[in-house]
Amino acid sequence: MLRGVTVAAGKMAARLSGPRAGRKNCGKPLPNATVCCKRPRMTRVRSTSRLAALAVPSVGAIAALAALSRPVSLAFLAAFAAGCSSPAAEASAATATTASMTGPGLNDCGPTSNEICAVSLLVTGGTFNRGTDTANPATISDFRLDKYEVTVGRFRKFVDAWVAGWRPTAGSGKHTHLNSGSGLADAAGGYEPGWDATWASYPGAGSAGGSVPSGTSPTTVAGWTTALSCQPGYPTWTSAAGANEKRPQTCLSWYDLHAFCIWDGGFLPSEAEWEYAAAGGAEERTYPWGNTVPGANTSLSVYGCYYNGTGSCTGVTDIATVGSVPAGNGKWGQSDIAGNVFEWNLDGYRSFAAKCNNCANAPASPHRVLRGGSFDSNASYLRAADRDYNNPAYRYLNNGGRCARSAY
Ligand SMILES: [Ca+2]
Ligand SMILES: [Ca+2]
Repeated sequence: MLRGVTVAAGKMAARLSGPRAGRKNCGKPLPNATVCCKRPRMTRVRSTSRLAALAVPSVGAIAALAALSRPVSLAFLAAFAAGCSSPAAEASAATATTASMTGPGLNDCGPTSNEICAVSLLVTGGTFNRGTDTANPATISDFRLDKYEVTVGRFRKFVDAWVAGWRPTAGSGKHTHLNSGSGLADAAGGYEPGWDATWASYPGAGSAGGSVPSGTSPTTVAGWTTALSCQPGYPTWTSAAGANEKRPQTCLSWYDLHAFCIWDGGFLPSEAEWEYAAAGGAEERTYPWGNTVPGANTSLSVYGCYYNGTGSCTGVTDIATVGSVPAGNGKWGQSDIAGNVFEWNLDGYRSFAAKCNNCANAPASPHRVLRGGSFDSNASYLRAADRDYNNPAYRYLNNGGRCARSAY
């Protein structure tokens, strides 16, 4: 029985080669992988500055999205063109289908297995306090956040595209609906930089302790299989389509997910956007579903190793197919925001930006933000305000994420 077994902080530092190992996996210990660390203390920056006015979303993003031909983006584009702001339109978009997006992990998601796995739901903008702290207000414009974590089936399409030669272009992946195309306001000044050309060899490369992966990006599915097999017994990826296509893709580095979201016509959510969606905006909920503390089961969230019926983690069956717990959906309908897999955010892990009008801590940081807890976390990680992080090149059994998109 491994319950209660931990790895000393010194070993943790050696394992991750970073000054601040991410607060992960501190709930139920896993066979072969028990890593625990202290919650990092962040310096809060207080500000009395007034928030600037909301940026006006640009419709220019429509043309950019329409130019894409990703199979898994077509439902989103169809909904996008239709206006997609009414509940009926959103529901229609969730079940619209074409032959090109039919398949396991593509159009069989949700509790009734009939939703487009890439459906992206409108999050109505507003103002809230990050961390429920009135010293850290943030204003968020309307945006879309995917209903589901990225499935293995969707990621398989991306791997095929990568092997076929697709690569992100420099500067892509920005919130181009903001600030006349410049994107999110960088806390350090200027705007988010988008994809960096020097990262071209990072997706699919080896896990490493710092910002730069080991090795180089694979050009074969077999190479990706090596990268996505980061922990024996737990990877959801299989070398060919198998039983886990509807489970979230795990073992993703920050670079992998960033590249995926660009390929899929979107971008990584900023930390402020992600928390806004998780907290129900100005409602500032403790958890996406409200303030009810989850019990020792999976009625509200996939966490605590409870999913396959026991309170210990034994393998990939502790990870749920996406959208399996609709009772835990957030205010705008997103599933598994809390739990199942941790979700990479765009931001570097830093103190909150003092002024946040569609802001981000752009990734000039040795770490990136991870949010929401996972299948093996305890309940404290599920809180909308909880902040975690790791090195962007790091791969782990509970790291995945979802994409965000322009609203209009
Ligand atoms: Ca279990
Ligand atoms: Ca999650």
